[in-house]
Amino acid sequence: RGNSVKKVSIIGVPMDLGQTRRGVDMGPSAMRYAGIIERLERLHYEIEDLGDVSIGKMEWSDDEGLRLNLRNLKAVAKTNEKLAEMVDDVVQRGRFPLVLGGDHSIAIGTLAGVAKHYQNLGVIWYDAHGDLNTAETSPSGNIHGMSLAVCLGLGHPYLTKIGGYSPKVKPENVVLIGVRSLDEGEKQLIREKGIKVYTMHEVDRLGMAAVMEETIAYLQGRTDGVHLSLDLDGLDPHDAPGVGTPVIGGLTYRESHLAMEMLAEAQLITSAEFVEVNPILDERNKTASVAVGLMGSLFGEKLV
Ligand code: NNH
Ligand code: MN
Ligand code: MN
Ligand code: MN
Repeated sequence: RGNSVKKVSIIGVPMDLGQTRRGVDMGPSAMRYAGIIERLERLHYEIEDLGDVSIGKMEWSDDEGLRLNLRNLKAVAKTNEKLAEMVDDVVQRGRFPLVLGGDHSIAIGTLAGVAKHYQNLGVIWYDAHGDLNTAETSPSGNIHGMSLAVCLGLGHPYLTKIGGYSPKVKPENVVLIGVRSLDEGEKQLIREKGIKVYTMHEVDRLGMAAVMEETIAYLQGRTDGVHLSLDLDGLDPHDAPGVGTPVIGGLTYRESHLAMEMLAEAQLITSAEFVEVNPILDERNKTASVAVGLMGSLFGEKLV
């Protein structure tokens, strides 16, 4: 299973409506420019680039969304519906969906498209944040901070019902890695649902190798597929400066490569997305290049 699928379909989602810093809509171009297609072709994958999902228009008078503390609700929902259909079709055709963001609200659509093909989909959420807010707990109203909660079935039905079913994943099939910034409501939800979390504290104490060994063993035993949702702000801002909400004290470039290499070796991952690359805030496309390097490792690139 997993990365043994040698056919990869790339989907760009130039979406920035799930948060308030413009520029993350250029993430897919930046990662294509950093050479993702050539990189995977060199590893003998058959690549199909499906281009970009068209984005729902930002509704300046999105009064309902703002009243509900769900900024750009309709546009985000519409975009994710389209993304879900595309991803569903890719999985249906026996190919590996590789989704390029865009802000992290796009995980809603990716998972809606993927999860219907599995009884017990696992999710690795590699992120400084939990993205476990709901409109009730969110301090910002930004949907990118709610996407994991939505996939657990919590949130506005416009979002949770995308793809026509809910929930997409069970809380016991989720592992968070790299967490160092949680809002109060998110902490409560993690405790309530018993979600497995490796914060920076655990990464520092155990080391990344042990964290990944544990994560892989845990998910291998209970899931029939695993989606990797990698938010570049999971990395330290020193290594990945081009993100909208950088948080000091993050995962290093080296730890992140080790994590991807271990996932490749375990052949665990059946779909992936790389999100929150913001070229406007970046230094010479560094973050997109780091993202593409991590994809290389995830797909089995070796040093020797
Ligand atoms: N927790 C904050 C919020 O919900 C920040 C979320 N920002 C992210 N998440 N980049 O990955 O608004
Ligand atoms: Mn299907
Ligand atoms: Mn995120
Ligand atoms: Mn984040």
